[in-house]
Amino acid sequence: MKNSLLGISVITLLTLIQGCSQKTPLTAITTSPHTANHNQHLTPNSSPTSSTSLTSENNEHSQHQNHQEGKEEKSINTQAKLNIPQDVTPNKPVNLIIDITDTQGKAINKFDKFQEKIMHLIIVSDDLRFFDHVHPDYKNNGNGSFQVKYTFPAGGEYTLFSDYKPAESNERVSVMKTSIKGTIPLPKSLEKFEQTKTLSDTKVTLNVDNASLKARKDIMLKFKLVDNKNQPIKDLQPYLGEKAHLVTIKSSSPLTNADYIHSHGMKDSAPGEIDFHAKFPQAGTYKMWLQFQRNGNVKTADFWVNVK
Ligand SMILES: [Cu+2]
Repeated sequence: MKNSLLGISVITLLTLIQGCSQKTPLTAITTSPHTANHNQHLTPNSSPTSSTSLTSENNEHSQHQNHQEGKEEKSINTQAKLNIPQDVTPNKPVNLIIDITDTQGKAINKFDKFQEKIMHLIIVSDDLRFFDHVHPDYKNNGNGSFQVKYTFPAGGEYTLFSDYKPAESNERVSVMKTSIKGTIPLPKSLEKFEQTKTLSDTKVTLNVDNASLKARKDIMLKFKLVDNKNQPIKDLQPYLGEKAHLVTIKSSSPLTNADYIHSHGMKDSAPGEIDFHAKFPQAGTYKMWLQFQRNGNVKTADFWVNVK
């Protein structure tokens, strides 16, 4: 699609670099080719090359870790700009173009793959009822543009978390917002804080003691997976190079990248179980989407939790 066909870009936000707090977006970042953003001390049992990790824009700990490692040389601050046609209607595919540039607006044109993709794009409605995880394509023509055809399910406000890694720099998350015209569906039911989710052929139970859900504490989240006969699931397939992925977003208005946490299931989880090290940055209400693969299908189980 030609750029001239596109409407105005909606919102541009500075990327807050991994490990830097929101108030200091221009802090230099650490580039460590092997461990960038893989927050090892949150995953004490993993080896340095394991990709079990928890990344958060607002993660003071990775910043500390980076400082300690003394590798703070390379710094790139980037931003993402979403180009979307002006009259998007729900249930009609639309071309989203995401331009990644430095803070001067110069295109970033080289990216590294991580978790098998060059960009991971998480799309949520601002009320966190809707979630999607897609992978825009990168046309390597030097203009830093990513593209994906996307169909918004309903009108409303959406936040897009783009997770990417400029070549030889660290992974970061840039947040974009868009507003889709159309009716916003009313909730069908109140949000349920249930610990078991039943999908078509998999029942997922979050085993966590609610009393232990405290901000800034290292917590182990254990998801138990059983089939329709209550037998532990043993046929999990890797999904994007990991045992499973967990996207956690704090309910906030507006949503920022400080609200976004992406973590990976520990490789040494017990059979029929997926464990995640987690540390919730603040008290609040969070929604978590567990994604895993069985029989070639990606499954998503979502959970609300209250963190005190
Ligand atoms: Cu992805």
